[in-house]
Amino acid sequence: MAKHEDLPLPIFTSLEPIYGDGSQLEETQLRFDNINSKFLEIFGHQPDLYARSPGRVNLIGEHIDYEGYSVLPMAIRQDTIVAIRKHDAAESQKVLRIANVNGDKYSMCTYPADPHQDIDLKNHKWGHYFICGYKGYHEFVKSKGINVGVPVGLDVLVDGTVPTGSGLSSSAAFVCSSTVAIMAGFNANFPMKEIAQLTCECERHIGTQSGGMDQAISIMAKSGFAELIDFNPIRATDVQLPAGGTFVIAHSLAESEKAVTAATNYNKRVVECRLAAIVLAIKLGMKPKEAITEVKTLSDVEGLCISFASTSHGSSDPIIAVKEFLNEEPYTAEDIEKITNENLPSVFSDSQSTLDVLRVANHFKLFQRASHVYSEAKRVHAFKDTVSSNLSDEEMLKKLGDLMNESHYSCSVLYDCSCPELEVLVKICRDNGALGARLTGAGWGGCAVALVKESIVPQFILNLKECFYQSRIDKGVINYNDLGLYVFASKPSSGAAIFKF
Ligand code: NG1
Ligand code: MG
Repeated sequence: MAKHEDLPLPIFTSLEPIYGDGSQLEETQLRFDNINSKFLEIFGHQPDLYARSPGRVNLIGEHIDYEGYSVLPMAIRQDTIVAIRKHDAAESQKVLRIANVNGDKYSMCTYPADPHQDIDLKNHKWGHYFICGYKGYHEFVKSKGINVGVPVGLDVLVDGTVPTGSGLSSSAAFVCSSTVAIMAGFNANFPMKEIAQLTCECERHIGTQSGGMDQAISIMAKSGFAELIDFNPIRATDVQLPAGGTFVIAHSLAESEKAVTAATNYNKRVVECRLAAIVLAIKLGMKPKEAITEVKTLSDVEGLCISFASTSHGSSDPIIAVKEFLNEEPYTAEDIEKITNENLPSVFSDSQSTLDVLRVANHFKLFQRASHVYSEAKRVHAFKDTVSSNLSDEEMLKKLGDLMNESHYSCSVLYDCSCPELEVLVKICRDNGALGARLTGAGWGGCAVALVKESIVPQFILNLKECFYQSRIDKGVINYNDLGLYVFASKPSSGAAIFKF
């Protein structure tokens, strides 16, 4: 039997396979009816087809996908739906018109139908995420030698339910559903693992040096399972979560706009990890020039740790190498240049977004970042092993909770990617009976995920409302009626799909 990731994306003629047969189906039917009538109203035509792709919650494995390590997310019910109509070559308007169902918040964006256009990153617009898919798709088919013909206009309407800036990957849901809609609009389909890789590269056009976790889970998720995602090559392994536990997602109400803060937050961490990897490689005996050209990620250093251990009769554990060879004190650019014999900007001559990081950075915490990455990579495997062990459900849930707590501590203290609101929220989760709680996604705001015994979920959510959200409702930060958008229990949901009715 073909592996899941080798199959093309499913094409459905009805909503049931994805949205089930309960109240979600009724709600979604109304959502599609609304998309359809708005599309007609705005563009004067029916869409050709629809693509959907979900958000995700990462259960464990934070900020390690871009270092080549496996992560363990699950898809959530909230998703982005993109309706699309491709113009005929004879139609004169060669424009991409991207409208949103929520037109008050997201007004229509237009772009030329030019696959080679530059995205104006200094002037951030919501429609840019669609263009990421548009550019990336054309690069992908070109690399495969497929000719898509002359550019034509596209009419596009977007409806997203993943809260933005929340660490639940609204961006990947949008980029993936856009790319899939474009692909299906051109009557093409590819194995899911290729679409996962393609959509990861698409999203980098927004200027973040992302790993591929969000796109991989959004494309390849299966209902009822979390997935262990491996990279190089991308692969997904089903993980059946233990009975009796539920993941509750709660928003800290601090929004994290990753595309805007990249130079000091997300991309800065990618740069710190790369520098930590290069410095470690040099300390482990590699020539500086070689380390700069060959070592891209902390996972690239593991082989060196093993060969170093065999000659020095020491440990091959990279965590030990970090303790031995990296200083706890932050490094300045000059400190690192003394080790690499190279100016930092020329180490990274390949990328503008990295140069942006170097321009504003005054120090680099190599010890802390590398310690986080190597220990978090181990926790992901410990989580997976715990789930497949023969512990009782009770013991298993406790162990998983402990791993989540350790992950949060590492994110917060070593990786500096939490924020005061998340710290308060995580503590409230634990004080109210969560077996474990941690920030999820990139951090610096957004959501926490808590593992809670199924039997106490309703009471747990009530307590969060009282202890965390009520004061924010009183201050008018959020609306009481919207609470369900900010705190909810989530089951593992299914991945991307195409609908043609
Ligand atoms: P968010 O910002 O939560 O969508 C980001 C990255 C992931 C991963 C996590 C941290 C993108 C699209 N996603 O997720 O690849 O690195 O942070 O684990 O940049
Ligand atoms: Mg994102």
